[in-house]
Amino acid sequence: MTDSVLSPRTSVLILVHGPNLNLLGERKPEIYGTTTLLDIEADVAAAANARGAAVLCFQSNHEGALIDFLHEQRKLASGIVINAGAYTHTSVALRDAIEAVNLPAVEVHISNTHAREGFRHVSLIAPECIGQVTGLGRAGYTTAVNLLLDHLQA
Ligand code: CA2
Repeated sequence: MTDSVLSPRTSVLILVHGPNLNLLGERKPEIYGTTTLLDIEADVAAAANARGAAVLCFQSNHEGALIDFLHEQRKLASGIVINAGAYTHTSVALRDAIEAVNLPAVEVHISNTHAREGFRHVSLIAPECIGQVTGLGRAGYTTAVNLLLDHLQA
């Protein structure tokens, strides 16, 4: 077997990013820091690989594309780390997709959404997630991976 072939027992996590997060590191460093999306994807892959899991990354600015990705990966993936961006606060459809794929999900936000505008205090996806990591910046993603793998390996 080559290294690129997953063993049947390898957990595959999906890392999903919503709108505007492709621009991380380019603007608003006072809120989102200077980390790029590529940096975050590398952190998540390293944290998952260290525990024997693999990661598939996806970002889209389109609600339907995020939902399609969750549907397409539902049989391959064991769990979801998701920063849905502004769709967190608005998308019943994304919430329903997380429920529909029936995979454990951890919600991540780089900024502390509870310390910002009132409309960011509500997460429509939170009830479909096993937990939420918010306000820890880049470090929140590795925390989320470890929470998810602890849950999967329990
Ligand atoms: O703090 C987070 O991770 C958020 O999910 C980021 C979303 C925001 O709508 C959520 O309330 C909290 C916004 C992402 C916008 O990303 C930008 C990246 C570069 C420059 C400007 C915005």
